[in-house]
Amino acid sequence: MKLFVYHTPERTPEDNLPDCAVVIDVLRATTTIATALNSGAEAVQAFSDIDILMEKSERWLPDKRLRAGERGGEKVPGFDLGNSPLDCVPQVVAGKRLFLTTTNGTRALQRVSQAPIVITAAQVNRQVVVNYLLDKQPETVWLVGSGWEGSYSLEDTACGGAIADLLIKQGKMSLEAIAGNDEVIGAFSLYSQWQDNLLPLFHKCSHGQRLLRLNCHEDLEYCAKTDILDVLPIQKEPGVLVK
Ligand code: 3SL
Repeated sequence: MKLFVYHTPERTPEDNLPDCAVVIDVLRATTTIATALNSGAEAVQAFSDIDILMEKSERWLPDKRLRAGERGGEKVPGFDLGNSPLDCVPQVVAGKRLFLTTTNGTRALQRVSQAPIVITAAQVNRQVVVNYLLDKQPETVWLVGSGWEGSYSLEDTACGGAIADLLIKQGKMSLEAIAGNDEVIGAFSLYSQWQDNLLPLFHKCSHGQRLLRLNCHEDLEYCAKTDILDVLPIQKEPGVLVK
């Protein structure tokens, strides 16, 4: 297995695809997706475009759908939910399809939606993602960070490093053997330095600061928790993730 880290959708190659793409948006889209599916949502359908989301969700039974998402971190006006994972409790999401649009995470999903296997990862479900990769042994794995509007986001790269770290430990591999590009070594080093202090790291990074300005302190605390959810979001058709 060879791992490749790409910090943003824009820096992800366009001329080929991996055997497995792992989309990461720790703050907060992939944490929200994992939490919603863990709470019994039927599926999460991701859209980068609000108008297309409205058109597709309109065809769904109103009591079986929730429109969720953010722009600039704030709930889209008129939607049922924003993009806080803490809102995705069973009483709200069980049995429903979440039609989700976010600024960056849904764009990252779209970028690799044609890969044969697409899964999503966050700190909360890192162990399950690693178990899946060790079990399936895809030859090439891309860890695709969502970033923020084209620029690098520290928390996504740290999560890429957290995945590499656990793969190395549990798969008994060396960093040199598993690293397909230098970004993997950078991500591994970042995680090694901050693994016991992820919340302070999230408080320092630019998107963490943006969310703190929006009073999302509890979201940051939750997104920093590691290996707490036993759920693997996997794409069943382009843009639709199920458990
Ligand atoms: O950009 C995204 O996809 C979101 O996760 C950003 S936010 O954390 O909801 O602001």
